[in-house]
Amino acid sequence: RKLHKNCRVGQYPHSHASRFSVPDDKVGWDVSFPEYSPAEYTAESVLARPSWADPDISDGGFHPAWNALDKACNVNRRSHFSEYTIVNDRPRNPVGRTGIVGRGCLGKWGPNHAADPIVTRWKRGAGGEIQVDKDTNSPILQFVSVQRGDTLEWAIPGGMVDPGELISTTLIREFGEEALNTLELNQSEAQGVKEAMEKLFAGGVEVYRGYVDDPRNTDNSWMETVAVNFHDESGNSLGKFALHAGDDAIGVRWTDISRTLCLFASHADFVEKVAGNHCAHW
Ligand code: RP5
Ligand code: MG
Ligand code: MG
Repeated sequence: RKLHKNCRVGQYPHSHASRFSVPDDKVGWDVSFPEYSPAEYTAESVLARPSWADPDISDGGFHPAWNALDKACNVNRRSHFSEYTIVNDRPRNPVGRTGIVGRGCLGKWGPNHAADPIVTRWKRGAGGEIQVDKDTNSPILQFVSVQRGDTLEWAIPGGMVDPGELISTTLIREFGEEALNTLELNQSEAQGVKEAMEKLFAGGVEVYRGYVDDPRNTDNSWMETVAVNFHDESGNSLGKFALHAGDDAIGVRWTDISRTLCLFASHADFVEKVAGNHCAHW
């Protein structure tokens, strides 16, 4: 079972809360760690109860359906990864200790579901010929990456699944918002982009479903995702549209895929799977 590492070092992102340091051999809950005394941290923005956040666990009106589709609020509280246990009324991170309890800046107790669209094309030369890596002799894939406003790291343009939303809808919506800036297009532009996206997004291949090693994870709240590859084989489908960073993305570009990629959270693992599926350079 893979350990998480992005969520057990240093300060909790955008806070003054320090994580209790969790060494590799103390991540699993089955290992005893009597000194473990993590601080409690839930961001003010979450405690203010925006629509995307759960109430506090102690709220008398909060009766979450753990490990289930919570019909009362249309929130999927089931983990893609494994059933999670409830300890002291709180869901417990199924991968292990993170050095922080509470929700940090995540809205939901337990799994916080996201979706990650990995849009790919072959890297081509001026004459349209597919570029091959000199060392591995394999064709080079590119994917659409965005630069995140919060960490400045490059990432897949993913986002959170809204209550009741189909994952297929989240994938196309987040790609549009972050990589094509659909939130700021006029109606007729938006319609054209939507039609082209719907064609490409009809043929996705799921590459990952499960836990994300996200720096925002805590002992009680964590990110999960479904990552789906949409491949533009001819390069003529999405290539027609100019990429424009939007919403919380501050940059967008086609990025060459290789093992030197350094991406947000565990996104490089998902992209590696895509390269493997296409027998592309890694
Ligand atoms: C990651 O956070 C997921 O893989 C997804 O890319 C992203 C969703 O969060 P926001 O982009 O909405 O912050 O764990
Ligand atoms: Mg988004
Ligand atoms: Mg996002």
